[in-house]
Order: sequence, then C-alpha cells, then structure tokens
Amino acid sequence: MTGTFNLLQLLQAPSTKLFLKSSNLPKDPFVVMDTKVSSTLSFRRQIQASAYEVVNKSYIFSTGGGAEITTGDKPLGKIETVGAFQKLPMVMPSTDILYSALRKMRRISPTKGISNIAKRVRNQGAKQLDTLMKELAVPLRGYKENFPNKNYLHPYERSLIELTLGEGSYEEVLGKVDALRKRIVSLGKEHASLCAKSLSKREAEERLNEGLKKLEEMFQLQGTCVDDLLNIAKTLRAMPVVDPETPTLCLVGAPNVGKSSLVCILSSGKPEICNYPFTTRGILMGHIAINYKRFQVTDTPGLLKRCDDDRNNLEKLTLAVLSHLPTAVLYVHDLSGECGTSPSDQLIIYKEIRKRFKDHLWLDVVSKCDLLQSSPTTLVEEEDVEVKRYKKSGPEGAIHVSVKSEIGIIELKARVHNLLVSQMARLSSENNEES
Ligand SMILES: Nc1nc2c(ncn2[C@@H]2O[C@H](COP(=O)(O)OP(=O)(O)O)[C@@H](O)[C@H]2O)c(=O)[nH]1
Ligand SMILES: [Mg+2]
Repeated sequence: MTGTFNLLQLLQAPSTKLFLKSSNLPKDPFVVMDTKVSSTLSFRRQIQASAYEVVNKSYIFSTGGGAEITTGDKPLGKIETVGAFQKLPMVMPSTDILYSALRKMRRISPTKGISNIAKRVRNQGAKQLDTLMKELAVPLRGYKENFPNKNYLHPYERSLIELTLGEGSYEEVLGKVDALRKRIVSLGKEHASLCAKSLSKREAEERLNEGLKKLEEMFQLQGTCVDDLLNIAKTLRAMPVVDPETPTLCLVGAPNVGKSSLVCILSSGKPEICNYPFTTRGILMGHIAINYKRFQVTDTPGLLKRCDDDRNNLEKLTLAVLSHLPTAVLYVHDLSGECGTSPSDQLIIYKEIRKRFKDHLWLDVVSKCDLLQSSPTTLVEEEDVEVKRYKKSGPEGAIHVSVKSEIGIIELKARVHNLLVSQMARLSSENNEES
C-alpha cells in the first residue's frame, strides 16, 4: 500500500528523539495524565488564574479554575474561565504518535523464564500488540479529556470557536479522535488475544505481523483527525486573549465611521492590532490609563443594516463582544455621508443595537464633524422628525468630534474616563453581590 509506514525501515533507522518517555506513562494507560502538556502551559495557567466566570449571564470574579454549574442540587459540570484557548493541550502530529508507538513496541521483550520458543514468541507478540495499541490510544484519550467541552466554555470563547471553525466542527473532530481511539483499542485487543492463542511459533509471528499491519494502517488512514485537532489547537491558541477583568470601552458603529481613528486618539501609547482568524483587517486594541488604573479600548468590525441571519462573521464577532464581555459602548455615528452607510441606515442599525444592549453603559459620538461644517447633511422634506433630527445632530446627547481638526476630543476623553470609571464600579458591585 502506498505511503504505508515500513516497520523494517523503522527497525533499521538510527534511533531518533523519543516523543513519549515510558516513565511518563501512567500505569493504567486509559487513565491519562497529560504529562506531555508543556510546563509553559502550567505557567500560562497560573498567570490566567484569576478571571471572570459567567453564571446566570453575569460576570463573577473568580480566582479559581472554574465554577460548578448546578441546577438544583445536581452539578452539571465545570464552566471554564476566559483563557481556555491558552490552556489547550499540545497535540502531536499523527505520524509522530505512530512512529513513537512503533519504537516502543519494538523494545518489548518476552516475559523472562519462558523456555518454550513458541510460547515465548506468542507472549512477546501479544505484549507488542498490546503496547502498540496502548501507545496509540493513550495520547488520543488525553486529547479527548483535556480539550474542554464546548458547552462549559466562557460564552465569548464558545462564540469564537463557532465563528472560527464553523458550527459543530470542534465537537466533530474531537468525536472522530475518540472514535479512532475506540477502534484502535478494539482492534489491538482482538489481535493481541489471537496472537496469545497461537499454537506455533510461526502462527504467532503471522498473528503479530497481521495485527501490527492492521493497527498501523488504521492509524495512518484515520489519523488525519488528530492532525485536524492539532490545527484547531494552533488556531485557537493564536486567538487574541481578552482580559475580562479590565473594564473595556468598545467602539461600535457602521464600517468606516471612524472607530479605529478614535481608538488611536483615545489610547495612551500605540494600540496593538489583534487578528481573529476570520478577519482580514486587524482590530485595534489600546489602553487608557486613569489614575494609575488601566482600561482597554477596542474597535469592533462595522455593522451593516441587515438581519442577524445575514450577518458575516465579523459582524457576529461584534455582537459576541457586546453580548459576552463586560463592555461599555462608544457608539460612533458618521453623518457626513463619507462612510458608505447612509445616516438613515445608520439610525436603523443604531436603534436595533441600542435596544438589544440597553443595559450597557453607553456614549454616542458623531464623528468627522469637520466635514459636517463644510458640507452639512442634506435633509429630505418627506423624512420623519426622528430621521431629520438624527441626520442633523445624531442621537440626543451625542458629542460631536473630529479626529482631523481635534474638535470635541477633550470633552470626549473626559466623558470616556467617566464612563470607564462607572464601568469599573459596576463590575466591582456585581462581583460583591455574587461573593
Ligand atoms: N475628515 C475626517 N475623516 C476622518 C475622521 N476620522 C476618521 N476619518 C477617516 O475616515 C476613514 C475611516 O476611518 P476608520 O477609523 O478606519 O473607520 P472604522 O472603519 O470605523 O474603523 C479613514 O479614511 C479616516 O481617515 C475625521 O474626524 N475627519
Ligand atoms: Mg476600524
């Protein structure tokens, strides 16, 4: 068969780096300790030890690793804190698992003291098949156990998994890995048992070779799910890490209304560019320092006038940020006609978002007001009062600003500071209520 790994080649090849040390393996191979998860992960785990947990839709400060979800007296499981992607186990490429397992299998010798050659060969063969089966199955078991159940993830991270990998893909790949493990165990046991029952040296050798070939072929053909899992872990680990403990100002609005320009002007220092895997354009993440306290400020992908079913992943990311992270909103309106979304469409989007996130602390800003002074918005006679008023000055109480001419920026900064201080107070009182 093309591409089949050749056992003889392996035997003859000089021994290279071993991926699994026998001393690392648990006595019962099916009770897996994830000893291969690198020590850097445990460090990351420590630095991410305190976080918020979402219980009954509110954010609860925690210093532990997760809270029990209960319905009545019955615990359902653990809810993960934000930061689960940084704690994902390291996945070995499927070929590395196979090579490593084959090497370990080759080192298995027969139980001492068996003088009958046929008995010795069948004893060794059965042990070798058993070892190969376990060495292939143990890492898979570890992945199944150490990749978090999506249902217990922080809702923000759950949304990111769906947006990035597509709905159901994460569970599907984990399911395939577990199914492969079960098939390997069953095939390995069957052939180890056949080998152990062999009546002659020759039969034992045949049984052994047949079992090895089948296990190897199965792992080679179906091991792609392990590589898919490796890619999933890589993608998720690279995702921007949000800090839900830090009050965050989130700039929301239609595309090109001036959100990123405002993040730059509000941030102390240079904002970082965060890339979610499904964004082609980076999202800016900056910090604001007020009285030695740091706050986050970030823009979100622009929202268009359309229903939720038609929204793309970028828009869904905006909604996930607003739904699942404790954010205060700075909503940006561009009435200059420059951004590509008409003011009347912006009003429709705004009203929907405002209604949906009515409990968020909120500040409205009309951007690019330098352009409004030179070319004021044209009003159409038949438009209703609300639209006319919106086109003229935005929602009631909105601050008019311009990044270009710096109009309104001092007032904006003062109002943003107040908003973030209120957001911080709100978070602390929510935490106190819960503790
Ligand atoms: N005239 C003017 N243009 C602006 C102002 N703020 C932003 N822009 C321009 O508007 C365009 C979109 O801005 P950007 O910040 O990328 O918008 P975003 O897509 O909402 O993040 C860019 O070409 C900016 O230079 C402003 O105050 N005045
Ligand atoms: Mg932007």
